[in-house]
Amino acid sequence: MQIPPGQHVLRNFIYYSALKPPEVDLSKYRFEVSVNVENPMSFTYDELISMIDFKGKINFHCVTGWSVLGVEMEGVTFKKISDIVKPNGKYAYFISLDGYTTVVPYEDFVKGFLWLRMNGKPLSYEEGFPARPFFEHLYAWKSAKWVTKLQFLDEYRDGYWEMYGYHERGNVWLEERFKNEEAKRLRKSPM
Ligand SMILES: Nc1nc2c(c(=O)[nH]1)N[C@H]1C(S)=C(S)[C@@H](COP(=O)(O)O)O[C@H]1N2
Ligand SMILES: [Mo]
Repeated sequence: MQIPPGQHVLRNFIYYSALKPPEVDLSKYRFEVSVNVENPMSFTYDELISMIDFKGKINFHCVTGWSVLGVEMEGVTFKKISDIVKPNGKYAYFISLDGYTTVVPYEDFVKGFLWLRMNGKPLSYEEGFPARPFFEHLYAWKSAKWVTKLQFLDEYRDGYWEMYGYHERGNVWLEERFKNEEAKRLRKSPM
């Protein structure tokens, strides 16, 4: 199996939460997709579970250099969600219950999925229950835990780590860790 440049393999995840972990009330939880779309939608957790159309062994890469390989993930493809909401715009922007945000270019967004289940079980709270986006070819900071909103942007906007110099896209094979050398020098870590 090929490992992206600059990564080493770990057996287990290292949990990260840059902000205070949020309270999650599943009865109130919605995954809302209503900005810059033709058909605004607000999905409950049960609706998302009933829409699962992806299951596979996926590799997870944190930009700080560790990777976890072969995680069994299940979720709803963003292709399927896009077919329902019919988005406009050049970027997908994710907002989490804790206020964490991140941004993904549209071409990369459609390759990903909304991750709901891991190794046959719902995501645990620490892993971002109820849901988080996932993109195997992008660093894991693009996987916003406890995600609750997906918006589409006409103009690029920084999310949480992008504000501290991390890359607009974050492709793991191209080692898009930082926006530029200046950003790398000034980086805020750890993440
Ligand atoms: N809400 C939220 N999502 C987040 C983060 C965070 O701090 N807050 N950290 C990101 C980073 S840098 C990584 S590597 C992964 C870590 O996922 P894990 O805690 O399941 O290992 O979550 C990403 N999503
Ligand atoms: Mo990370």
